Amino acid sequence: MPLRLLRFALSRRHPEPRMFTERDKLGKTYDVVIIGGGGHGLAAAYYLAKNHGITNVCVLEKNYLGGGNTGRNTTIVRSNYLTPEGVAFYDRSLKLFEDLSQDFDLNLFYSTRGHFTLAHTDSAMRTMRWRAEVNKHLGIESEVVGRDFIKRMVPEMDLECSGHSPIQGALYHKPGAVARHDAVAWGYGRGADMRGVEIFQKTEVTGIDVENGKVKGVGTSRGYISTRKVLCAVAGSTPRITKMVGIRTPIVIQPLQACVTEPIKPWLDTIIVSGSLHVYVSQSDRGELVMGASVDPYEIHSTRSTLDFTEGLCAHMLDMFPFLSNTKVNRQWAGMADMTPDFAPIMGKTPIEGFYIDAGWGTWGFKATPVSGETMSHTVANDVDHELIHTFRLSRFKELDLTGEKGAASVGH
Ligand code: FAD
Ligand code: PYC
Repeated sequence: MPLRLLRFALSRRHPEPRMFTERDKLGKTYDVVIIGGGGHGLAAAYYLAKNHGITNVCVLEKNYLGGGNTGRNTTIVRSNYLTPEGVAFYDRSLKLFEDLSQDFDLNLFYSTRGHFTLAHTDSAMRTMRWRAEVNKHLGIESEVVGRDFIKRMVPEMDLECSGHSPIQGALYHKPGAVARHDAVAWGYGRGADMRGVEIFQKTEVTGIDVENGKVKGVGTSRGYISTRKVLCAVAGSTPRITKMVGIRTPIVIQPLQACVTEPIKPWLDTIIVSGSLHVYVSQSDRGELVMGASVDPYEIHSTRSTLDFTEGLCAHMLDMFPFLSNTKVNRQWAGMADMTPDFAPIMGKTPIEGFYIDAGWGTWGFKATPVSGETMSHTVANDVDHELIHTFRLSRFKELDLTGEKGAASVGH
């Protein structure tokens, strides 16, 4: 063990600064209460303080910071979406991501890798062309590439996929990246804390007080808080919180599973997604293959893992990469994905005055952490939806004006 680490472990002074202040006493009143200490809740707190000077804010987290989907995701960041509104929104997030390590003075291990969405069918090729055109029109680096290009970039791949589902081409998105997910939550948490935001872990919201259609306060496992503004950023727990204020959304909760292999020699420096084979993979800096698939095909509010998932995923991985047949899966886990019918989030004001929603992040919300924080803080501070999130308003479902991002979801669902 290095001497420095040993000295640190034995020291009573803990000379390294803590990420954020542990507080034991909840205040009686706050200007804004944020429910959920995942990346989104913490990013909103950070930008409320940094961009709007609103610091009388608390973030309430029922478990520990980043322990929800933020710490369970496979960290893919990209902006190759299908709708012009989606592309503009996620592109803003990528721009924020690029400067975030410097902004936080914390290394997020943001690593641009390039991102392939493989097409195995004519209809998938059509969707890739459509996405490439929308992307290019908005200045995003995406292009349809053929088999030769894929073979050159990933020579280890069997383009015939063991004869099951030959690859015809792909959408190649050069800015596709990965980042250290917990560090994103910690960076936002530390930045918010440094600016005066109070963060409480092990503090559960148990009720929301609404009078005459307006938010009055929040009940928690540590007592009551008076407030006129509440931001709900709880991903897989959204239906429980919206029920507290009597709002209905079309969100359903489906588990999304992932797994990693033992570390192996580096061979994959890009991100590969196959919609048809329902599998995606990247290689971490430690050498593990980080892999995932579609959501489980049923609604259940649970983070249990299944053997079904691992078997299905490994079979499809071997279709593409037969040489991995002796590689061991080390760990698997699941998160609760808050899925919407159009694969787009639900953001902004709601029919309850002072109750704001940041949800419907399903399988796609990690990459949106910075932009959701930026736009939701604007929305809460000014009580007006930020222009970038108009397309994601809750009322779109009643208006039958859906956003239509299914074709840009990571894997087929
Ligand atoms: P969370 O991180 O889940 O935070 C919500 C927090 O609210 C939780 O910590 C929870 O404990 C807390 N909470 C809930 N109820 C209460 C309460 N009553 N009181 C107080 N606190 C409460 N997205 C991508 O862009 N790229 C990917 O590669 C990707 N891969 C994924 C892989 C997997 C396996 C999973 C599960 C998701 C993936 N996602 C991905 C989606 C992404 O992880 C989520 O959309 C995103 O992390 C949501 O962040 P959040 O802050 O909204 O939610
Ligand atoms: O949104 O890119 C994505 C993604 C990949 C895996 C899960 N979500």
